[in-house]
Amino acid sequence: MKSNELREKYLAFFETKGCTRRPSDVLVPRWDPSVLFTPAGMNQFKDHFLGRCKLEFTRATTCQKCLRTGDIDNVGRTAYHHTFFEMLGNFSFGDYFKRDAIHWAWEFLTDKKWLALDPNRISATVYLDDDEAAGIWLNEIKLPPERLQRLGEDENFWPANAPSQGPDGVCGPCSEIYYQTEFGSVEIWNLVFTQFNRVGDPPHNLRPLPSRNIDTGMGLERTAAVLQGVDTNFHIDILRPLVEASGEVCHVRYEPESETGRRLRRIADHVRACTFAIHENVIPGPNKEKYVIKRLLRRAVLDGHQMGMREPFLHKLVARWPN
Ligand code: ALA
Repeated sequence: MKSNELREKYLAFFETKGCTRRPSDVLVPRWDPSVLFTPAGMNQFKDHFLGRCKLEFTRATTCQKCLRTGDIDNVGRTAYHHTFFEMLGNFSFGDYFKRDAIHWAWEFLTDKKWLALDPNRISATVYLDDDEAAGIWLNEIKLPPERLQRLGEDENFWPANAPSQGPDGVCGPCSEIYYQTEFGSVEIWNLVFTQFNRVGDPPHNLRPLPSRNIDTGMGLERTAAVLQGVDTNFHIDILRPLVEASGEVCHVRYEPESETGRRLRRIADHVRACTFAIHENVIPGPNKEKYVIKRLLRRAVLDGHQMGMREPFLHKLVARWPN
């Protein structure tokens, strides 16, 4: 299944569940001083979760362009890390909660009409004391107990470690869904049960929100890699051509296992991130998001330099992103 088809199927599936399809938010949310770049689909709905704005809908679905730099050193080296990526999401603002979120995730993944993935290769995790989510997985979905794990706040809270370390703001326990491929186990979907507002340090810092909410994030590139049977996100239909085009403009052949292969994947990732940021008028500069983009550009240019490039080349890749 092509990435474009996956994106459309996801949004269409959640429309059948009553979710309103909303556009991606911008990549640089200037109204939100707590982040430089949009890190997740839920970012545009923070006020909805806090009950601070008038709701025109209580269920939504989006495909959000995101940029995160926390894993920057892994980009190009690992199969599943990016700076820029697309996150598929479904959201409930005081409407459906754990039961529907889990059942619908299972239906979308396994139903023949949708992704038709093998149910025997799916496993899940829940937060340590989340008996409700565990019960839904075990008793209703009938996930075998050996494929359900209970993990702590570093894995099964979103944001990770929010109760003990912050940041303040909306958060909740989560349930992650993994798929076993021939290359290993891939985390493809995070279901967050957004029911708290964190204020200050523990103890007693998790205040129940006015309503219980759902925030989910499915990695478009990761899920496409699973569906397309490829060993890394960089080999899916919308990324491999860009990696190979990077090789073309740098006059080297793309050999996945080599140092050159890692450099070309990094260039492809960083040029995507920079293109989307510059499109929103973030030009490389000395501070904040401008500095992040300057660093990404610099790293991509350095990779090219180390492969012998002495002329500007990144701009040639902007038009090479396949549709
Ligand atoms: N907001 C959640 C995440 O980014 C879904 O994983």
